[in-house]
Amino acid sequence: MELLRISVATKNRHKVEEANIALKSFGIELVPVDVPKVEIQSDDLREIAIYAARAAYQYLRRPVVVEDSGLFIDALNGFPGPYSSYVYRTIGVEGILKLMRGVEDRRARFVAVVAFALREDWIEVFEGVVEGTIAEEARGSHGFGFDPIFVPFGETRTFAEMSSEEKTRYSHRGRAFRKLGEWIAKNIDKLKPLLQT
Ligand code: ITT
Repeated sequence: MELLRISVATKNRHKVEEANIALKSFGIELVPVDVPKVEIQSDDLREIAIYAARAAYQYLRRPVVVEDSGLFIDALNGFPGPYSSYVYRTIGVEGILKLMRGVEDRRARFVAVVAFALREDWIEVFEGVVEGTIAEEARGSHGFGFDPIFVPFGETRTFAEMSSEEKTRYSHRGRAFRKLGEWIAKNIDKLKPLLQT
């Protein structure tokens, strides 16, 4: 099977690795490209991802994928959500654990929104969610970001205690990118002329 290569605008190499694990069986490989990041401030990941995908398309003038994700904690009314990247860089994992000290309701979810810009006026959106809980302490050294404190439902280990392959089986990112893969596979005849560069 001939590999279909598609650009992805991200600086996060973990995202690329996990996305490519999810897309492998569809014969698709994402290739990271350097695009100036346009990230609007919004409470809505979809809005952020769609805007960024359109801006990346306008810059590259070819089809491009963008993924925006975040951790939403119930007891914190969805915080850090769309601000996850900033919160990770500022208060980090330990900051979140501190906010959650003594909190009984530890439910949380990771959400990933994949926006695929095929043209300036054609953007397809795919969403993936994984439900879980915030651990009492950080565990594991794999992955990135909030992986050491997120335990998906049905597991006792955090994402950081799993290999990338195992994490991607459950993860928000795995789910969103498998949806993208399915959609591309279903529409490949229509997409081929746009994707050949
Ligand atoms: P790009 O914008 O360059 O793609 P980024 O890491 O800044 O990279 P986001 O703006 O989408 O990406 O921020 C998402 C943040 O949410 C990320 O920095 C992590 O802190 C957190 N996050 C998202 N998915 C995660 C995952 O699978 N595991 C751990 N943390 C995750």
